[in-house]
Amino acid sequence: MLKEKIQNKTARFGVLGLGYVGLPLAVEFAKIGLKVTGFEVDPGKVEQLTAGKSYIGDIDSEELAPLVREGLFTATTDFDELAEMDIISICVPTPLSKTRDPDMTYVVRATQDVARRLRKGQLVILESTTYPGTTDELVCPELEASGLKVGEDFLLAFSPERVDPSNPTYGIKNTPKVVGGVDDESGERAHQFYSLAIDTVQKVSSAAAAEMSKLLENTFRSVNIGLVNEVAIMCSRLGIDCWEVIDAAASKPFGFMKFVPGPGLGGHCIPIDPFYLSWKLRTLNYRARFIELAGEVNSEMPQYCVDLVRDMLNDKEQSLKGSRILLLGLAYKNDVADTRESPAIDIMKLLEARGAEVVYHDSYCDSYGRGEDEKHSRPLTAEELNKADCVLVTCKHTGVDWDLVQKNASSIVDARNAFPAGTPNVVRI
Ligand code: SAJ
Repeated sequence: MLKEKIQNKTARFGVLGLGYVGLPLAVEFAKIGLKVTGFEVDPGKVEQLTAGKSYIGDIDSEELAPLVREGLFTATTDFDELAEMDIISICVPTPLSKTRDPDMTYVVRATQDVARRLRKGQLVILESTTYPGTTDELVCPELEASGLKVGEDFLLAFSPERVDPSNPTYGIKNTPKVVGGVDDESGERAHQFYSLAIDTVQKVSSAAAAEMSKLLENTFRSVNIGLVNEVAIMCSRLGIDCWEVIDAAASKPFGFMKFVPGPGLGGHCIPIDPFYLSWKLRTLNYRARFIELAGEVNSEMPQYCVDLVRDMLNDKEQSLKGSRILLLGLAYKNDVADTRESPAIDIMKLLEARGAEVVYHDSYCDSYGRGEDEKHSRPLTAEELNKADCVLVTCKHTGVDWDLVQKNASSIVDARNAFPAGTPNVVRI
């Protein structure tokens, strides 16, 4: 039954959670003619989407609006409509708690929402990045609490999202997708379904293998970024320019992959996902040392940048206290508007804790914070630059007038390779 519905594209697709993962996924399947329903707890988002307006950078409203008009994509807060779906993908956040343990609240709530409407013949797919075992040990029992049995009544798989925000080359359709079922039929059906809209779908033998593959991907990034951040610190002590060294190493056409140092690790994936893996292994009495060490090095980078600012001011016989520091970039990485886990925010707090006045310019982030702590992006003008005792480059956004910065800033700490080696008044990390 489900196999035929997928084959003739009459299957109804439901996406639970319409964020930077869920909305692009929903749109991709609506674009091939499937009737897709997006489920959101936020009525404001549903209202915007119903008006054909996208709030996700990677989805243009011009692309979304026709799909809404033609009834191919609808958004709703009515979770009872989940019962009408044939396939349901769960795309909700998996953050860390205050004690840096996995916070599964969103996944459990979403799974319970599905379980209350679960019916025979449905395929449920978890997309949220999580520790190996989540789909089998947490999601499956919640769904079977409905009285239905996995494999007999419904199917269940895991397929990690691989969205790289603002990546101009790779989107949902042309990014290979990994799928793994809690049983073979679940894996087969998930593979068949995703293959409708995604060019390459790789099936692995289990949901846990699919969960683990995603954590390997992001741990690989976190560990290599940690390595290159430590190389930057070592080069600084050696009086060597690390950017030159990295570029030279990157000339190796095999066996090397270029990563660059920065002000720290931001975003809602790389600083977080590896700790899902180390947490799971701790429950099995194993210490994931690379993950923990990379976490230590990466989380020290904001302080390292603050120390460079402090030293630059010190050379001018100025203290951090009472100085005005201009951050160029508040986002967590170049050319995105997202400030979640942004190292620039950590740097702002560290500087303010030492009595510095901190202002920022970021064309992607008009304002940050709330109430009396709210800050607005300052205009990037000669006057603003002249007023700063030190400028700290925390993002290398496209379109910034670096000549204007260099000509008007008395001291610059460059954490993003915005200036070439040897630029006057510039210290690079
Ligand atoms: N960063 C460095 N040096 C580097 C690369 C990144 O300092 O060489 C920093 C960035 O500035 C940023 C952080 O690391 O603060 C994370 O950057 P990122 O691009 O690795 O992370 P995300 O969260 O934007 O997206 C990543 C995806 N990125 C890439 O593959 C390039 C991908 O790993 C995942 O699909 C996604 O996280 C996710 O959802 O897991």
